[in-house]
Amino acid sequence: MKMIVAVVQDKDATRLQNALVQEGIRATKLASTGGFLRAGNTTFLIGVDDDKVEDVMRLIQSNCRVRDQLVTPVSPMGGTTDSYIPFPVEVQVGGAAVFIIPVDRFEHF
Ligand code: 2BA
Repeated sequence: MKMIVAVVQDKDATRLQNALVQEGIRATKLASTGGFLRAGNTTFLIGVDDDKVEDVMRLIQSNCRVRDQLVTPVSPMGGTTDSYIPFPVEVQVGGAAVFIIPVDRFEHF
């Protein structure tokens, strides 16, 4: 068994959730915050048998889009703010950051 941890954009979360339910795949959805953008995103915890991992990866891939997002850094990384003039930079976000973790044991009571 594997635990798939997928960080996706909020805009894609409902679509992915619907697709998982439709395929009968159980998941938990958590509200999360990106460390860099400090904006809301959604983290899915999806526990599946090994033979379902690629199916889930396909669902994530087909339901999560890459988007460009403008971000204005709050302050320079670890530096002084004296002469700091913030200007927006564009970053590419998503489609999804996915971790696949082996599960030693799963119990469901
Ligand atoms: P954020 O940390 O808010 O990052 C949003 C986007 O900003 C990232 O998109 C990436 O394009 C850019 N970015 C992040 N850190 C950066 C840095 N130090 N310098 C320059 N650009 C940076 P994604 O890579 O698609 O990540 C989307 C979200 O997925 C992240 O939101 C974070 O919540 C999660 N994530 C991505 N990689 C992760 C990792 N290795 N561990 C934990 N969470 C991760």
